[in-house]
Amino acid sequence: RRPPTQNIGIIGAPLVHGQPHQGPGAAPDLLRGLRLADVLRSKGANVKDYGNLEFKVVPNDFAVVLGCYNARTVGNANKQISQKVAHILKNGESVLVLGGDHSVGLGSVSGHASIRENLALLWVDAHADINTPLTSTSGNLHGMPLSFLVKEFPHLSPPVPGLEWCKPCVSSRNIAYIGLRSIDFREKSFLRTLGICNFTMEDIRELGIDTAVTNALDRIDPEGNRSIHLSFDVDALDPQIIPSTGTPVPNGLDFREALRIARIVHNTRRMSVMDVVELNPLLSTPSRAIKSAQVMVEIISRTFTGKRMRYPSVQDFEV
Ligand code: HAR
Ligand code: MN
Ligand code: MN
Ligand code: MN
Repeated sequence: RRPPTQNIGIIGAPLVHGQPHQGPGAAPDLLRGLRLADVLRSKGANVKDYGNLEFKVVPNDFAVVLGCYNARTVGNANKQISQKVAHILKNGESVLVLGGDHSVGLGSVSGHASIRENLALLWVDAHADINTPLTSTSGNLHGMPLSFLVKEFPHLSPPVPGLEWCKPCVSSRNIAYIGLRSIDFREKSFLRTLGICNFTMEDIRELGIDTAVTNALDRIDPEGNRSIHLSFDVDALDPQIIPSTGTPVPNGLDFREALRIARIVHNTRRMSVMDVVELNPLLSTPSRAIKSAQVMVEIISRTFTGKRMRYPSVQDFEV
């Protein structure tokens, strides 16, 4: 019996104000240029590309008292992202959000949560992204989205201008990390206090990727009935495979491990939203940027369809 045709809606969310570089804004169009939609179609999916959202930059947007940059710009943009994700889910499509930096997780997860209650969130990343404006040492909102999304967050932050609309919508019990290897001191204590499931690179080396991902999904979706949100930060992968990202950290996931994540998440048949964030085509060299993006096209298409590409072959991505 053939599974029903998969409907996928693609949104470009070229938001860059959650971190200091311009490059992540170019990622959606680079992925499109590599025929991402056609690759998904060739594997049997029904794809609609909703194009890029357009974001307004708020002038003098410097919430310095709060310790975060561009709060209103990032907040307003994420409200748009949230509404778009909700709209596409209501159309009966799964959603692929192409960032942009990881602050787009604010809107993407909020939009998902507004349509599906009790979602389970798998955060694949080298970083924990759970600082508050008060604990962040960088002031970059891409390092903070989870602090606004977690329901049980222990730390009261002052309201952030631009983010008033964003209500905590995911329980800490339903969040798991894969690939962590750069966690700030204060973030570590949040993870411990909240008991958030996390498989660091060290854990993955010890247990293997299959055990890590399977256990993570069991923890955050024990009945196997939740809508799954996969927030995939490309810096989870090793910088040798994805050099084109703003905050690379050595000893990351290899390509095979990333494809195992894709496989295991696909097999749940319950992933509704996938974010692909932090790809910065303006870092490293142009040819390495294209390779980085090609790696992500393969990971994305396998996550949604479970099918591997015929051409180019997997070996083309091996480093
Ligand atoms: N933890 C650091 C901070 O809060 C760096 C995190 C940002 N890097 C990312 N996020 N790419 O995944 O600034
Ligand atoms: Mn991230
Ligand atoms: Mn990261
Ligand atoms: Mn399949």
